[in-house]
Parts: sequence; structure tokens; C-alpha cells
Amino acid sequence: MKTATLLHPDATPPELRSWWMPFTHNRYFKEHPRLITGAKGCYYTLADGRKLFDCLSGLWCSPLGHSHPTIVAAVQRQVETLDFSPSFQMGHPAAFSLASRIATLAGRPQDRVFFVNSGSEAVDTALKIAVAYHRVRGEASRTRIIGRERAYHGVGMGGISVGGIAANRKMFAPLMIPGVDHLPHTYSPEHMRYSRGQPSWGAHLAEDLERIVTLHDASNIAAVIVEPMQGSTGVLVPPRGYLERLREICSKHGILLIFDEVITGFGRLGKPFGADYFGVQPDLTTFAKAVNNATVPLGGVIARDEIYQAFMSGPDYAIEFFHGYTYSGHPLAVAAAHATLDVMAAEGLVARAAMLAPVLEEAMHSLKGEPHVIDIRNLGLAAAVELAPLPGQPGLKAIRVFERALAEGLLVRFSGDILAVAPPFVATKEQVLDMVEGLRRALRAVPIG
Ligand code: PXG
Repeated sequence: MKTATLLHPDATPPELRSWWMPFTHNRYFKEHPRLITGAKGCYYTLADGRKLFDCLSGLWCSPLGHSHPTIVAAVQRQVETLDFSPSFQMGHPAAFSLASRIATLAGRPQDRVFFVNSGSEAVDTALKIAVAYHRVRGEASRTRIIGRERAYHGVGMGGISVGGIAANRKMFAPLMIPGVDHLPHTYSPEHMRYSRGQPSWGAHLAEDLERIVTLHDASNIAAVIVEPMQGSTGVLVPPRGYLERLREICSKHGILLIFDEVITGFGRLGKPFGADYFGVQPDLTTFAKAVNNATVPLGGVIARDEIYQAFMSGPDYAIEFFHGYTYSGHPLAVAAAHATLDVMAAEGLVARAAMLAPVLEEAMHSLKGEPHVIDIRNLGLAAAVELAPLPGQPGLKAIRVFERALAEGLLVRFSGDILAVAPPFVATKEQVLDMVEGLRRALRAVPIG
């Protein structure tokens, strides 16, 4: 066993060979390893001792910073008291209180919460609830699902089917669920380049839903799923009036509206949920990530009470919904979530995200005119910078800037030629401003060609 050496900065490719890393350029990484060995607050520590500012709050999931003492203590206590509890035909009290706490935080105290372990599972669960809901109500022909171009809904079979990022879909066509249509994405550089917050152009794109309904007939359509703000694809902000219009069309035709709030849930837009920010209520909400600061995997689906009630037929000793995971409501994940919500409330962190949002907006838009930059977008405590791609080598420009940013002490996120930032809510104004200045230096250091 040579595990100890894995943490050493001089880890060599042979020692890195076994882990097939997710969404990673494995060969390049193993030649140029970037190993994280610790994290505290807003900073990671690398194997060589350097510190990196966590510009994306983990992968959008750790807004309270790392190893928050309240969460650490809660998880430590929990592992000694109840490390695992089966959630099929049994239950532990904290999972029930967490469900009601989340429904209340979402402003829907009467609604129901189904626990899973990731955003991908939350999405697949929501799609199953939607299709089964129509069936138990006697509308079994409502099976089609409508997603959107450029959407990211995780990597489950349902999620890639309704998702709209070609690279995540093209290898897996035979595995996808049938009967899916896609709305157009809402990004139009000529109409919204350098928008601050919600663009004013584009509400009419929601009308495409009417076209799809006319094509298939509403009696065949179960649900529409959208991220209120598209995160993964590079912070695409919904045009003003767009989500409102989707809601109207769904309601008119009896179609369920699913908001995938895996990124926007738990404060990222300066409100508890994206639904609160946009003033549009969905029928089903998926969440994960920030619900427990990502300390232990946890996700879930919030379902309108009426949806839950529709399943509650038949004899009361029978299972109503044949779905669930071994780790649904895992005690450690639940304990971390209670602690996270305690800290968010005690420290007013959602309001803090709202306070930092204009600081981030102002600073990020000051990058306009810097080398490579062709667009800047922002909403809440999230922003993206789109870079001019290197001709014939899409994605390489962003890797160059990412590497320069590492040298500046910043861990930013890139996807294609888009850089994304979503700093922790606990960051200071100075840290946000320093992050943007580091990004500016990184942009300037990378050659244009
Ligand atoms: N829905 C949405 C809206 C997401 O953003 C998922 C589902 C899937 O969650 P899991 O927990 O299965 O990964 C996501 C995940 C990035 C990035 O850099 C985004 C995600 C994951 C990793 C990186 O933008 N989003």
C-alpha cells in the first residue's frame, strides 16, 4: 500500500492511475496533478502547501465555507449516536423535522419532501413522480417530458434525456427515455451581451412551449423541467417574464412545472429558493448541494401536497410509491443539513448573499474589455465570463486561464470557454474583490492566440 504518497506533491502518474475521475481530462490531469489535501473556510490547501480561494463554493455546494465548526460538530455527534438508519418502513426523527423545515423554508409548509443523495437522483425522482402522478389520477397518457437546450439536470438516464448539453448526451442516445422535447435555450449574445441580472429580451421564447403542446396535445405531456437560472452551462439568466410565462402555459394545460434548484436552492440568488427570487412557484422542486453545505451527499424533491395526496389511494398497508434509495434520509446527511440551516439562519447568510451580489456584479462587469472576454453575465452570487475560443480548439482558452488563475491562488470553474464563479456566502467583500482582480491578472497573462 502506497496510499500515503498519494498526498505528496510529487505524486507520479502511476500512483494516480486507478481513479477514473469524473468530468475530468484524466490523461492531462495525471500528467499535471492538482491535489487538494485540506480545506477551511473559503480556502483549499494543496498538497504543496499553497492556498486556493474557493471561487465556486466547491461545485456550487459549500456556501458556508469548508469545515464549518457547527456542521463538523453535528456530524461528529451524529455518527456516534445513529450512524445509519433504514428508511424503508422505518424512520428517524431528524429526517422528518428536516423535511418540514425545508418545506417551510421554501414557503410551502404543507408540501412534502422526498430525500435522495444527489442532484441527479433528485431529477430522476421528480420525473418519476410527475409521470406516476398523472397515471394515479387516471391521465396515464401524460408521459412526455419537456426539457431545455443547454440544461444540466445531472447524469442519470432521466437527467441526460431532459438535459441539453450535447457532450453529456451524444454517447448515450439508446439509453435515453423516450418522449422528450426541448425548449430553446434563452441565450442570445446579440440581444443580451453584458446584461446585468435578468436580460429584458427573450420572454417570448417561452411561447415555444405552446408550439410543443400543439404538436403533441397537452393530454400527452406530463411535465416541463427547467433550471430557474442555468448554472452549469455558464450562468444563463432567464429573461424577464420568461419563467412567469412558462408557469402560465403549464397551468393552462395541466402540465407540471419542475424547477431544478440544485444550484439556485438554499440562497444562491439571495433568497431561499430561485422560486422566491423570480416570484414563480413550481409544482416540484429538486434540490441538493447547498442543503447541507455538501458535507455528506444529500438531495431531495419538494412536491406539492396535492401531488403527494394523489398517490395516497389503495389500502393503507400498501406502498404508495415504489421508489427510494438505501441512503435516502441518511442520518449524517440530515444532521449536516440541520446544522447548515441553523448556521444560515443564525448568521443571516441568505441576506449576506444578497448583500454580496451587487459587489460581485460590479466587480465582474469591470472585466469587460479585458483580453479574451466576449460576455459577462451575473445573477445573485453567481457570475460567468465567456472567452473568445482559440480557433479550432474549443475549451483550451479557458484551461489556460484556469491554470493562470491557479497561479494567482484562485480555483475557478470552467466549462467549455466559460469561466464561472459563485463565491461562498461567508466571503468578505474584500475577498470577492480580490478574486476578481486575480481573475483580471490571469486573463491578462494568457496570450491571445
Ligand atoms: N441539476 C442541476 C441544476 C445541477 O446543476 C445536477 C442536477 C446534478 O447534481 P449531482 O449532485 O448529481 O452532480 C446539477 C449539478 C458546474 C457543476 O461546475 C455543476 C453541477 C455539478 C458539478 C459541477 O457547473 N451541477
